[in-house]
Amino acid sequence: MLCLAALLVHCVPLAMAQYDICKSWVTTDDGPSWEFYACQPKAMRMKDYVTVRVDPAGITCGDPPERFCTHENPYLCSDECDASNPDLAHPPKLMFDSEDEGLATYWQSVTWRRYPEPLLANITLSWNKSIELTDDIVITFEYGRPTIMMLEKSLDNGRTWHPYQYYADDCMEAFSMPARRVRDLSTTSANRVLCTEEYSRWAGSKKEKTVRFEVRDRFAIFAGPDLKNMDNLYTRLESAKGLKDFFTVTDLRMRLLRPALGGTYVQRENLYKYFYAVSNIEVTGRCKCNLHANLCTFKEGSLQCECEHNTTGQDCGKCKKNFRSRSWRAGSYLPLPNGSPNACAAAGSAFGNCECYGHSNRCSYIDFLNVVTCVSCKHNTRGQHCQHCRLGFYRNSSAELDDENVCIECNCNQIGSMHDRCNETGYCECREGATGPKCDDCLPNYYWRQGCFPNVCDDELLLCQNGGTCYQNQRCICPVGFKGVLCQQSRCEADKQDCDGARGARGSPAALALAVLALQLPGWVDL
Ligand SMILES: *[C@@H]1O[C@H](CO)[C@@H](O)[C@H](O)[C@H]1NC(C)=O
Ligand SMILES: *[C@@H]1O[C@H](CO)[C@@H](O)[C@H](O)[C@H]1NC(C)=O
Ligand SMILES: *[C@@H]1O[C@H](CO)[C@@H](O)[C@H](O)[C@H]1NC(C)=O
Ligand SMILES: *[C@@H]1O[C@H](CO)[C@@H](O)[C@H](O)[C@H]1NC(C)=O
Ligand SMILES: *[C@@H]1O[C@H](CO)[C@@H](O)[C@H](O)[C@H]1NC(C)=O
Ligand SMILES: [Ca+2]
Repeated sequence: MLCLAALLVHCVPLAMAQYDICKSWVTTDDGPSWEFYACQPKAMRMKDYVTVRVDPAGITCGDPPERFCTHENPYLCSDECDASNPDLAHPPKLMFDSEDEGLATYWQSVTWRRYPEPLLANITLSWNKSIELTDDIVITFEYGRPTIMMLEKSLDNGRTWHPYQYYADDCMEAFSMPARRVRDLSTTSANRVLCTEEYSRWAGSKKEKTVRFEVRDRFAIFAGPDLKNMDNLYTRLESAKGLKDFFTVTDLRMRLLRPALGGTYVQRENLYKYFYAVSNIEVTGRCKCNLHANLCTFKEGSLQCECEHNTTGQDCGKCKKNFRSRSWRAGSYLPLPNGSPNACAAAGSAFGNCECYGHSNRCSYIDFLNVVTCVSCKHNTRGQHCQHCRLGFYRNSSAELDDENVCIECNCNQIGSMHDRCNETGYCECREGATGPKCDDCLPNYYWRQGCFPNVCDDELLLCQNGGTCYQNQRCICPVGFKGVLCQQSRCEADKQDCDGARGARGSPAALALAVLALQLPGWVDL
């Protein structure tokens, strides 16, 4: 009975028996055959499959054992947290247990004894699987909700994080954001990240315990207050850019930034009543299977879609081998009510015999050549069957012909190479003096300066004369009185007047000093 009630509360608008089968055996005029539909797994209690991590180390209470008080009873600090005693310990797993006995079990942090240093904790939930949220995330705090916290999400297994929602009793003060309510969002702002004050004000620790991330209120913007018009929601999910991704996560992180204060200022004389205690984190969602599976199972420690439509991968994100005659596509909720399966097709099955190795969805018949050819080859391929690489790309020898990575950009150095094409192993054709696979190096006896140029001077054959020094193989820096490419020419021979001036000055200490200075300052003589 309890279970049924829970089902009704949680799943009615979400299960809706829509998109729940992937295929059915139907009889048509041409005989029986399979018919395929867009399909998705049922929503599940995702806390049953989560891995949790609490940071920083030592934030969980009980090591060493510690007494704490509550806001209701601030001077009766008789409660104790002791990690070594199972009855008094509060480990992270208690945020995800089922509390069958009806007694709240919870993770608890150390107290704020280090005040005014902030009491910070991160609770990170990871699924190693993309999940589409279908209902509110509900976090239950015992002994009061944080006055400041933040929810973050990741879509790439924790590599990058994005803010999801801000929570504070004063949004302006905590985050310099105006307070908003999800209920006030509109169709164009349904995926806005906002700061809410609804879940952070003090209302007594027993009275208001939950902090929500409101998925339903956001769905309701499209589906109406009772989520009756799911068709409209599904249409929007399909068409509105970024909307589907907004509700998709692989990881969630609660950043607890300031604990409950009991409705007043921090009382320094009793810091034992400030801490975090989380008894439950409810996350309801379904595996993201790109509308190619209606089952998702827990295997080898991770959730995995049971892919249909000849797709494969953790999220059914690609076509099975030998089913890549056109490129993979996600199924679509549209057209209503059954959607489009966008199934992968076996090589040779889709358009007569035109194989496109999954790089094109279209073939066209060229009348005067009497051939069928792939149209708009993707992934930098070209050719009748998209079997060649576009100019400026070369074949990836470790990828099969139907791999998205089959063509690699040549990346020829624009200055060092003749053109942007390369040979089958990625070597570019170099201009004179340039070398290296991409022509971005110079041959010996050449120097790089926006291209390769033959050395003007060096330490072996092209020595600077008369005490000149070779500057970066580009030119000789000549002492006063000499000029020419290798300083081989005395200024006397070249220019009588110059010579006279130089002769007059020669030998004087000032001129010597200048000459030495010139040697030390490349370019100075050039001026
Ligand atoms: C919590 O995670 C954020 C990144 O999301 C990080 O900047 C911060 O240092 C973490 N805080 C703690 C207490 O580990
Ligand atoms: C994540 O899931 C993938 C695919 O199921 C699996 O190969 C990988 O080992 C998992 N990683 C972790 C850290 O569990
Ligand atoms: C997938 O391939 C099998 C053959 O292995 C075929 O019987 C089935 O109809 C295909 N399904 C789809 C959706 O194309
Ligand atoms: C070549 O293809 C393999 C297999 O898909 C891929 O892992 C690799 O990154 C590709 N190499 C390059 C340079 O793109
Ligand atoms: C590509 O060019 C490089 C350098 O000229 C050469 O070593 C290599 O053998 C060439 N590869 C092919 C397949 O021709
Ligand atoms: Ca619990």
